[in-house]
Amino acid sequence: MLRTLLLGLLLVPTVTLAAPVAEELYQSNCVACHGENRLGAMAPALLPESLARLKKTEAVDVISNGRVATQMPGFKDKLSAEQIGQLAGWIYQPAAQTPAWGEAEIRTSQIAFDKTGFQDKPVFNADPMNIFLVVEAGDHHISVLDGDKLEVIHRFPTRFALHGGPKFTEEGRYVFWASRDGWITKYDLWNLKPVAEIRAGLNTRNVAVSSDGKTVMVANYLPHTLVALNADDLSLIKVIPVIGQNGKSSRVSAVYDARPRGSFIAALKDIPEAWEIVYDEAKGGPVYRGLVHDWQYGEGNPERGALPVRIIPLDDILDDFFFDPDYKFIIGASRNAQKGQVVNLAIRRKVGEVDLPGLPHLGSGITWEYQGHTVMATPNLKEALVSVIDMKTWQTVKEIKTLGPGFFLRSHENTPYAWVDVFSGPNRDAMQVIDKRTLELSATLRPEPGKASTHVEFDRYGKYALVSLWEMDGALIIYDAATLKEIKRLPMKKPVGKYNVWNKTRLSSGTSH
Ligand code: DHE
Repeated sequence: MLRTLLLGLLLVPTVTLAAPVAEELYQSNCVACHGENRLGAMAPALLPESLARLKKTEAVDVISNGRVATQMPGFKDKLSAEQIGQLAGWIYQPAAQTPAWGEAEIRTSQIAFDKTGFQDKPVFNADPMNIFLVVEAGDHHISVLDGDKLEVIHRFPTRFALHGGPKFTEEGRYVFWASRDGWITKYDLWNLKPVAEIRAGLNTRNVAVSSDGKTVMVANYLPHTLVALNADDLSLIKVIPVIGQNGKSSRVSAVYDARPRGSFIAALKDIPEAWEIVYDEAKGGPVYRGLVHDWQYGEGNPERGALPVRIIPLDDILDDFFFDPDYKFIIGASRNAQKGQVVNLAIRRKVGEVDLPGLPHLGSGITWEYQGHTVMATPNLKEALVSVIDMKTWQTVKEIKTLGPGFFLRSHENTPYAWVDVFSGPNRDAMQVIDKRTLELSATLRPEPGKASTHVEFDRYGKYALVSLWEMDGALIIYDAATLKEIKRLPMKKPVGKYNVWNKTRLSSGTSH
């Protein structure tokens, strides 16, 4: 086995010469599941963008031995180590032609599920506003949890590799989520069944839902587009090509709903602009033609005038941001800069800077009141600290040293504590608890020594803190949020994020929205 892997590894650099051979191998062994042109079908896409998180050595291992809890078989008895090495190398090469995923492909992919027998009330006996969705990355499932009884009431398979926060409609009935491969799903939480699906991109970052519940906006890395869908059935409204004022196109890092402004705000990864896509001009003010490209305005589209883009020019790329509680500012970070930018959305320009030394994970920050001021706090992916920043002066109030760089900080209005993981580093089994009143660390928990724990979410009342034990044979570990004592464990397959309907729809200051 080790020999096979090593041989595979040695062969990876030679693949450019072997590309036609690898392509033939792909056609005879992989195309049925991974699709023509590696775009994905019943199995995920195999494009460099889709494989960004998988090391080539891991790809060799997966092709040789298969992937646990999926239908991917091992090929080591069918293909030689040399062939596996060639295949593994080839899939990391860009496609000969830039793959197209435009209006026609999106429309063709739309799926409507049968809604016969759907009821207009929950089919389960639990508070529908205190439901959690738990994404289990280990075997690509979602568990639906009763937030009062802390019991799983339903579990179902999802598309491969969901990522980012699912977005709920106001009354908590419908929820939308995205897979990294661009599949968008609309799910009816009251009936515990899917309503519609569509593939909006080939490599997708996240989705946002408008506060009026009518529009879903999808942020894509591949192709460089924003895609607007009807929230009703996920049918396509329009594809917005993301091309900046300098004529350069850009990946979209993320898109979020800015509810008081009646718009979506998108962070762009390759050009120094943020975009505001307006769905309600009565709230955010009119968008004047002439300031925007025709396609950004909506010219030539049956929905002409719908979803025009207002450009926010920036000095530096902003590939992640955070709203202030009133949605007047965005506080953003760039992967290459030590300082974050504060942008006033009304006047559409930078008005200040903040210290964000180690880049936060998107949507990781929260706010609370500290000594009469609103502060925002976020962990940093590259530094072992939580930055606490005053939202009026934009000064750093404190950098709280932690045991390692972290992904998520979470709290709730009804608890004095904020919980942070230290997921990237040797102490990844620890969860640290910060006292929001003193900005001091008040506890370090090790839910399962030696095993990674991450992502906390609270129930609607802030009574319980739910932690993910991020292992294939992992668990959801539930703590009493006041005593910090473990209450129970629910076995799960590599649980990642969990999302409480109430906290997400009521914009709890302790979580992302
Ligand atoms: Fe995430 C949210 C981007 C790696 C788990 N992550 C998000 C969001 C973005 C993002 C844009 C916000 C979506 C939203 O709320 O709509 N994530 C990125 C990255 O750029 C990064 C660093 C690299 C990448 O691979 O894309 C990254 N993220 C990860 C992981 O490695 C995690 C831990 C495991 C995984 O499944 O990929 C991870 N990200 C999450 C989770 C959320 C998330 C659980 C939702 C948090 C929430 O509470 O809303």
